[in-house]
Amino acid sequence: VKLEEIRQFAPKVLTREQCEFYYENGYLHVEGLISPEWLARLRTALEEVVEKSRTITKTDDNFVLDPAHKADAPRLRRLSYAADNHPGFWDFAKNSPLPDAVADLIGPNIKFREAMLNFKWARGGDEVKWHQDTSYPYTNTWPIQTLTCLEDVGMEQGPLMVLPRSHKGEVYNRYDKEGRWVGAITDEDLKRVPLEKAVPLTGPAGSTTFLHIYTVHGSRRNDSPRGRPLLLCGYDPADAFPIRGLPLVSKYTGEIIRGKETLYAHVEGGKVQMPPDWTEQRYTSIYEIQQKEERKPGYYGVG
Ligand SMILES: O=C(O)CCC(=O)C(=O)O
Repeated sequence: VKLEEIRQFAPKVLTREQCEFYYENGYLHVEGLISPEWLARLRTALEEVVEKSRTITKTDDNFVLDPAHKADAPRLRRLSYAADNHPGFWDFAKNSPLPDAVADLIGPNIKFREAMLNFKWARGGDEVKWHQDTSYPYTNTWPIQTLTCLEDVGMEQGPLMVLPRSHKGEVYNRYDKEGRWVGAITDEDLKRVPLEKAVPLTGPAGSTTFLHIYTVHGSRRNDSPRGRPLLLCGYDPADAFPIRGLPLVSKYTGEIIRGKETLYAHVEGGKVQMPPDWTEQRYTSIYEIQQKEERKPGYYGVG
């Protein structure tokens, strides 16, 4: 099996124990992987994109605005294409120790999927309801999400919460009774999810979470006076191919970041609910869908 193949490579930046923790629990939270220099560069890039958002008045493919966003007081939910918007984010996604750690976890050949910023702004930054990242199923279950805190995150900021070992369990329903993709695990299915076992991942700026795409996760609203900007960089093993299109396709999506390309898909058995076909539906963001601001038959959203 794939895990046995991955274990043959000696990890370069993580320890063997950290890798095993990830395989067992479906997540890994690491402090100190990102240097203060990288963090400073990411924060500069963050300031620059927030500055740019002042000229934006309506949510577009790139800037997902909080309804209260104004030129003189920006409030953002998400920047959907962080790497395309600022070379600092792309440089980080490609050249920092982050993809080295990803290669330690999912094998030496990896390609870039996406990079986005979830802002969770101060005083009202949105909740992200419980979900798995099955809005983009693949031929196998090795694609990974990474989430790096650009500021210190305590309980009041609405940290990412994960349910350990849930990547080994069920893939939950994300459609409502009318057949609309709701971007979150349905209330009915949620009754079967042992959420009392969920773990909040607080930590200092620069800490990173590695998340298996089937791990149940979410985060609460941020009512505190401090924002919780989080940089998400997603990667796929070179041998994982999306079977239903991807919600967010950047100009860098599919670019090999470490190792080499392959023409052969690694295919695993199993059952996964199909999201709507993203090549036919416009994607906005998880926030619009989960908050019911925008929900149409077959319409989607989470990532
Ligand atoms: O921002 C968060 O806390 C959760 C992020 C997430 O799960 C997503 O954007 O899909």
